Amino acid sequence: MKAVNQVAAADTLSGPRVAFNVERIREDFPVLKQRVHGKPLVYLDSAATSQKPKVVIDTVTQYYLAENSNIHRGIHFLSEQATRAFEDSRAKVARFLNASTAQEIVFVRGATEGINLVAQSFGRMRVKAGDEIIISAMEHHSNIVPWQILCQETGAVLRVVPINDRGEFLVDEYAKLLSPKTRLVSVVHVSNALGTINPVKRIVEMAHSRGVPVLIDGAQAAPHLTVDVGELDCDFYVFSSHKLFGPTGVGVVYGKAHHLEAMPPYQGGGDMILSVTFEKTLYNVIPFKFEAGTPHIAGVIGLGAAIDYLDGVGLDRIAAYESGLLAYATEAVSAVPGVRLIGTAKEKASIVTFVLEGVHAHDIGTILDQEGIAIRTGHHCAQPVLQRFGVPATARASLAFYNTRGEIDALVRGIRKVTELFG
Ligand code: C6P
Repeated sequence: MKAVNQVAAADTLSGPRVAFNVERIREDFPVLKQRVHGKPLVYLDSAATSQKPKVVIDTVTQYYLAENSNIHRGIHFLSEQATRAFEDSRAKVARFLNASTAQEIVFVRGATEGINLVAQSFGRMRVKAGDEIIISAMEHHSNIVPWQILCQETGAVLRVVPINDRGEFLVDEYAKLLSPKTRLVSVVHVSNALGTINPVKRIVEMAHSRGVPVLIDGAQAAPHLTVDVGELDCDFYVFSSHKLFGPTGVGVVYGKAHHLEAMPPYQGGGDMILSVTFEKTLYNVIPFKFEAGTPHIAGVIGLGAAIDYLDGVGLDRIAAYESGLLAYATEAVSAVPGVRLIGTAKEKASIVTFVLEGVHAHDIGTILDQEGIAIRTGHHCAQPVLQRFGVPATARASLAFYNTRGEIDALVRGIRKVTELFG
């Protein structure tokens, strides 16, 4: 096995554009240079949060150094500058998702808040007692609990599409669940616990053929796949900036303009109003109607920088590189005696989840940490998926385009060490 971070031919991907040189990419991520417990850091926890390129860090720093001001409020120079940068980011996100207009982009705190916004605003408006909401068995808690709350409040019922032993969404079962009672479908694009890429275009088509709107939780898809909401024709798409190499505390809700227009506000306060008297408040136009209070201005501007950075690298090249890395990691990890992969779907992105016979996942995580290797262990905020596979916890290595085959080799050496220690 080659040493960690050593460049291998396979880590350099040639294509019609400039070659994808992972060592060059890694130079952009200062955090990756450090050592942990005396070993080079091997960061395999990007599904929890991704690392930030220097340009994002610099953009946020620059904002606080020279541009800090509130937006949409002042007529002074700094406020106008900050407002322009904030709205530029909205336009970048709209382009990134291929939304038809920047008005369809609402900034929130993260994917979780985005789903809660849709559940509490669109959901309450649409759902009543006896109606049904469809989710899948592989959802993150953030795409389960907001719908459970809505069901408790309205008397609606949550229906769950089962998955097979590979962790794939069962389209036939979904077809059976869709009924005149279905008022909403909300499914994950890429599962955080399994890595499964769901057939979301088909899911949307099937729902739309019955007039049912669809929300897609893109928290794990946006960093790895090209997302085109125009082509998917989904009604809502949510993701978090911090998984897309941007700052924490920022999320995005894409919503079709006609839905956003019809929806009541989610929160009340500054910036979401046109005028207020004690008798009556007139709400602002979209998307501002959903952006009450001072937003995370620096974070939103940082997200814009992250999108520019990704555009520069090329999402198609990132996807091609990651797909090779995932295949390499899947083969290498599954070859370790005692390893069982959880999530073996044909279509997968960037996640290798496994259990090791006779060893608790937390012990795997602790021993790997001593080797400088960061993975996530536990239920990954997706407890029903683990119940489906009959395991209390798993170990999850999640990849990004700054990871190398050398790091996968280090992971495999680490897992072998765990098996040796546990006999
Ligand atoms: N999953 C993970 O380690 P927030 O926390 O709001 O940025 O994202 C929530 C969320 C929603 N949907 C999916 C599919 C997700 O994976 C996540 C976050 C992280 O898997 C942290 S629990």
